[in-house]
Amino acid sequence: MTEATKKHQYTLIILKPDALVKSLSGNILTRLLEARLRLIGAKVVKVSRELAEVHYAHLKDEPFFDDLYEYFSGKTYGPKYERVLVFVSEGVDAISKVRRIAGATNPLDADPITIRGAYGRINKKGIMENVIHCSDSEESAKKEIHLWFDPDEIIGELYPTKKVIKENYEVIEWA
Ligand code: IDP
Ligand code: MG
Repeated sequence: MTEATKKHQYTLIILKPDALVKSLSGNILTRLLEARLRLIGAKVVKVSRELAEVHYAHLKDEPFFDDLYEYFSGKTYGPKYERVLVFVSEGVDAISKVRRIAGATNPLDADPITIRGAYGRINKKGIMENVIHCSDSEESAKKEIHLWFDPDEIIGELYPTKKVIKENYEVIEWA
């Protein structure tokens, strides 16, 4: 890729429950940040079935979706691990950079120096437990960032926003 075709991009990154079970979050963040990717959004999320079905809409009708949800939600590992870490990062060629650091979808095909190659596995149900999710195109990054984050949870103005006045709207605040 030439200098001229390099592009500033945003991407959504999820550290899946197996990353948390294996205490890999620090290691993975180090690899990403060393590649000059900046974090502009971060949170811990308990993944509902509804959220998983939208995020993995392209796999929702696969026979393995129930098992994929068990894994992605962390239910496989018990209540202590029913969570994922979700990040928005930005940087030059952020999407392909993170995909390269993550490695191939199937951990058996992934280069051992990548995150999935080093730490992924196929579980007993045949699900690829591959530690990390990362957007695969600008279009999916946009969709995924809209799905996982509200505009005020991200530093910077990535996409158009609108102001909405809501009445009879219940929120939970610190008591
Ligand atoms: P990606 O995560 O590399 O973008 P996708 O095809 O979008 O790959 O699949 C999403 C996730 O679903 C994968 O990361 C993997 O955990 C799981 N997965 C996808 N295809 C299969 C399959 O054929 N068998 C088992 N697990 C799969
Ligand atoms: Mg994908």
